[in-house]
Amino acid sequence: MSVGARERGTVKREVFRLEVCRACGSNKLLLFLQLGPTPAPNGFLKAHHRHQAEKFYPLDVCFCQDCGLVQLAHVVSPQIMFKNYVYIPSTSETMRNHFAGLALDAIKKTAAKEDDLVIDIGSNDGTLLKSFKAHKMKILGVDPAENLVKKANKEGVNTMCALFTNKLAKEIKKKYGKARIITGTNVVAHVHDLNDFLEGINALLSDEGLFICEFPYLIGLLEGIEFDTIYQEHLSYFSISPFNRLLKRHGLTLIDVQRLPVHGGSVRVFVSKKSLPQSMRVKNLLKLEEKKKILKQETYLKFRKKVDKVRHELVQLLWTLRIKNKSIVGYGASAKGNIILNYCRIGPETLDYIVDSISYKQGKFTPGMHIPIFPESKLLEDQPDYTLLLAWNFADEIIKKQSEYRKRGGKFILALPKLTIV
Ligand code: DWN
Repeated sequence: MSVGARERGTVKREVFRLEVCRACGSNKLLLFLQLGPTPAPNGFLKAHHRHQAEKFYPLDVCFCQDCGLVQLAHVVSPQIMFKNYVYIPSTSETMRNHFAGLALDAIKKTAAKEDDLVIDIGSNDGTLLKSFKAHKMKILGVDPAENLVKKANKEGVNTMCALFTNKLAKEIKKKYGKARIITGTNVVAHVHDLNDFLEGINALLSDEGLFICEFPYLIGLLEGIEFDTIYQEHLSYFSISPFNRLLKRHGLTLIDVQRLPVHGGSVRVFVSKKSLPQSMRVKNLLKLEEKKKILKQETYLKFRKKVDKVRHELVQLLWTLRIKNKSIVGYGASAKGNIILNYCRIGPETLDYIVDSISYKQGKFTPGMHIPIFPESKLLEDQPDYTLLLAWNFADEIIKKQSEYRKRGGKFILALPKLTIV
């Protein structure tokens, strides 16, 4: 797999290519999808940065023909990806409710008592830990994003600014003791050295405790053709089978799993140090994965064809509307939205602008295609004919919020899983 001149020249020191599967160590990696050189999807630009050279990184996806783990073929340094992080889940009501439910579920499942230690890895701005704190748990966050750690500590969520590693786990254990609950939402999929990470979990988790992690579920990605959730932050695209096998290598047991609607279809996985029996839900998902042939290369070659069909149909629709002089904007300057825009080469010639609720993003431009971002209020001010919903994972919340726009005749376009106009 050759790395293009652009990647080789500008970012070699910040990106390296995977030689073996990051879970099982096999060298039987099959490359099945190339989304092309892409800028970091959270790399929003200020106006005066638009004319400076942007860094592009390869976005090649492969799957391990031994354990089935779908993973990126290149790793971009976490310093670049996570030092200053703009993804703040607490900006969405959907996610705030989701984290409150997770805290309750975790306390129930572990029969945790007041003052038991809860550690959240990838704790972001501390939203989840605040829910645990409300239940009188002792809390500790770990996150590499300096901007978010500052905010969390200011809001009373004790947070360490670091990447979670086995070494750090030992330091935490020495200072705080073992944890009754360790959580990790949308973080395990971001970790390159999974074996070191799980050694750390093993060292830090109490014998009675649970490690509860959430990540987008590969079956949801394949069924929903969610190729826009494939980007440099997400190094692995998990299904239960390879994760189950990986946990066993570390003396950990995947005892239960829940499918969740968030982020286009995720799973919540419950992991214990004890070799307890696996629930029927685990067994059912393992059977489903076998039925969906997630270990067969034909599955991924078919997926690539579906991705190309989505791109062709979306670009054709947008061009047809533009030729008819229809006005079109985007909604949700999300990481996934930037993947679609860059892969389909959709720029300001097609979308006049994108509206977004996050103040940090407003007034900036999207990475790669340089589309301007405005507050959501601009949608009703301008009443464009069509709005391409780039944050489709919040479609219900957004379409409900913008009922007035639709009442006035505005239409939303959803690209995935099927091109739809609502
Ligand atoms: O793993 C990750 C996934 C889970 O989320 C992170 N690495 C990055 C992140 O991806 P994302 O940027 O696609 O996140 P969101 O939360 O799916 O992006 C939604 C965007 O839509 C945000 O920029 C906020 C915006 N939004 C809005 O403008 N109005 C969201 C809602 C709910 C709204 O009402």
